[in-house]
Parts: sequence; structure tokens; C-alpha cells
Amino acid sequence: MAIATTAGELEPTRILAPDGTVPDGYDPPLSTKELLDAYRLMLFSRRVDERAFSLQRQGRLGTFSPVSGQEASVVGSALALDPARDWVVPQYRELPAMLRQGYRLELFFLYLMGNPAGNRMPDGVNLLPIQISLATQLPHAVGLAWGLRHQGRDGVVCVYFGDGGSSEGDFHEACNLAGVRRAPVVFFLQNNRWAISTPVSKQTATGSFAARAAGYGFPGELVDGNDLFAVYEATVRAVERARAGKGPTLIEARTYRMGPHNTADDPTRYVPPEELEAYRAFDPVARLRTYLHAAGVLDDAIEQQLRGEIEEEIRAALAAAEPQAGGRGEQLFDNVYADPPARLTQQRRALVDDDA
Ligand SMILES: Cc1ncc(C[n+]2csc(CCOP(=O)(O)OP(=O)(O)O)c2C)c(N)n1
Ligand SMILES: [Mg+2]
Repeated sequence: MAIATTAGELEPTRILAPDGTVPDGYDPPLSTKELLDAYRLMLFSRRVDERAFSLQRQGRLGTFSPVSGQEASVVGSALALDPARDWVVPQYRELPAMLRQGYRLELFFLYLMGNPAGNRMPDGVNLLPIQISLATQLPHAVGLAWGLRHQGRDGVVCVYFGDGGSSEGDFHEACNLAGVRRAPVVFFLQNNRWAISTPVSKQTATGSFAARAAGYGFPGELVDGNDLFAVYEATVRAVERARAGKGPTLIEARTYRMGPHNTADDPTRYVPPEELEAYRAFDPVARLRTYLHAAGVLDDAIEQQLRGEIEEEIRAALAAAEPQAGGRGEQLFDNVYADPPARLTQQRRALVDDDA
């Protein structure tokens, strides 16, 4: 386990090597069914990325941020949570973690089609809405975690954010409060080496995000974010620690954004092509696939079957969402005030009259 206590580049913990092999005698702490479920979710996410991209180009979906390259990081961490009592607080690139908590693809499509109903989490699903305002979800997550403790519940909150988001002041406020209060929270930082076009080298002078945890009085762990097993095991440790009342952990999952920032971005203008090419060898989906084939858990027939099921699920979600596409401008005013000020009521009326 690499505990980062000092600044500087540290080697991330790794179990599943890029060539799909594991250390001699290593037995993953996941059953065959859990392994296949994890792989299916990663494959599902990759396929949603492809479909959502082409649907956006056809004008059927709005702006979308793909997960490609980060599937092991998102799925490995989510698997360490118990959806019945633990919470996920996402940024905007964590669809598979949201699905595992009980969110539905149909709702995600609705959200991307401009219907705010898609970002309303179903009752009983332990999940906060997608957050675009960077790092604002971090203090929310700490408040949620601290609140769970006050209510005598044993839930843990896993909050996701990026290398870019970690430069916001909210990061400091959230970590400090969580450390002082020993809030049961896992700060899951996905270092995908880019914040739109800002490289990670411009985000920190130290080379390590995990090292920052020392300043808040809790452990920081650096893991290979493209290694499902290393991510899973690190998150299990962090969740156990939080549940035992020992407080937060900061996990830096070192991964790579293989696609554009979102559908409005053209990374060929700033990502060196040789960098993208080099990271292809670290593709987390291919890495797990190679391992599962060698372990006798996956074969071409199962892969074909999974792909067929995934295709059908995506088709059904889209068919369910499309008739409800779009929102009304006045929905901007919903859920802001219990008793809206007169000025806003007037603005709302003016908008409705304009639309009429
Ligand atoms: C407070 C705030 N400032 C700026 C932006 C614009 N913005 C959207 S995404 C992004 C980069 C975020 O990078 P990172 O946190 O590394 O997450 P990633 O997109 O790489 O997953 C920026 C600057 C924003 N959404 N919110
Ligand atoms: Mg980033």
C-alpha cells in the first residue's frame, strides 16, 4: 500500500498489470459473478460513451462527458460501497458508479435531453445529483457524511472529483472539516491528467495529490486508477476506516482521460498524439478482459452475449427517454425557493409569456 505522506512522485499501488497479469498467488477479493458484473458495467459504460457521442452529433442529446479510460477507477471504487447504506456524490464523469447505486440510464438520457427530471435522484437511491460547478460537491459530501454520523447511521460517503476540481478552495474547506470531525467520507480524486486543456503539471507543483491528505490529518493513498483490483482494495480500506469511525481517506486514482473532455471539446488541439497513443496500452477495459480470459471467467461467447444485452438496454433506455425530451425554461425557477421572491415570480411569468 503506498501511503503518500510527503510531496513528490510516488509509484501508485498496482495489482493488475497492464498486460492483464497479477502477482503469483494473487486471488481477487471478488467472486466470479462480481468480476463479471464489474466487467459488464465497464463495458456498458464504454458503449454508452460511444452511443451518447453519436446521439449528440445527431442532435438527440446535449453535452456529454465520456468516462472512457476511467472505467476501472469509477467501477472499482463504486464496488467497494454498499448501495443500501453508502452514498455516492458524483462530479459529472461517474455514470457507472451512479448506475450501481440504483440510478437508471433512462434518467441519464433524460438529463442530457434537457429534462431536469433526469437529475432528480429516485427516492431510496443513495446518490446526490450530477454536479457541474467544480468542487461544490465536496462540502456537500462532508455535510452528508457528518449528518449520517449524527443520525447514528453507519453509511459512508464516496465523493468523486478531478485533478482540476482539487485546485478549488472548496477542496480545502471540505478536507479540513472532514479531518477535524472525522466524517465518514472517502475523497476519491480521479487524476486523469487533464482539466479540459489544462495539464496536470499546471495543477500542482508537488506531483502528488494524495500527499495533501497529511495536511488534513488523514491518510492519502495513490493507486493505479486503471487497475480494477488496486482501486477496489484501496476503496475497501477507506470505507472500512470510515465506517469504524476513524475518519476520511483521500484516494488519488491515477488514470487517463482517453476521450475528449466532453462533446464540445476537440482534444487534438492540445493533447500530444503520442501521449494518447502511449496510454492506449493502459486501457482498463482491455486489461480486465485479458485477465478474465486467462482466469477462465470470460470467453468470446460470454462477451458477445454481454454486448447484445448492453445494446438492448441502451436502446430501451433511449426509447423510454426520447418521448420526454426537452425542458421548459420556467423549470429554471423550480426548487430554488419555497416562497419565491416577487422579482423571480415576475421573471418567471415574463419567460412563460415570451414562450407563449
Ligand atoms: C467552478 C467552476 N469553474 C470552472 C468550470 C469549467 N470547467 C468545467 S470542467 C473543468 C475541468 C475540470 O477538470 P477535472 O476536475 O480534472 O475533471 P475532469 O473533467 O478531468 O474529469 C472546468 C474548468 C466549472 N464547471 N466550474
Ligand atoms: Mg481531470
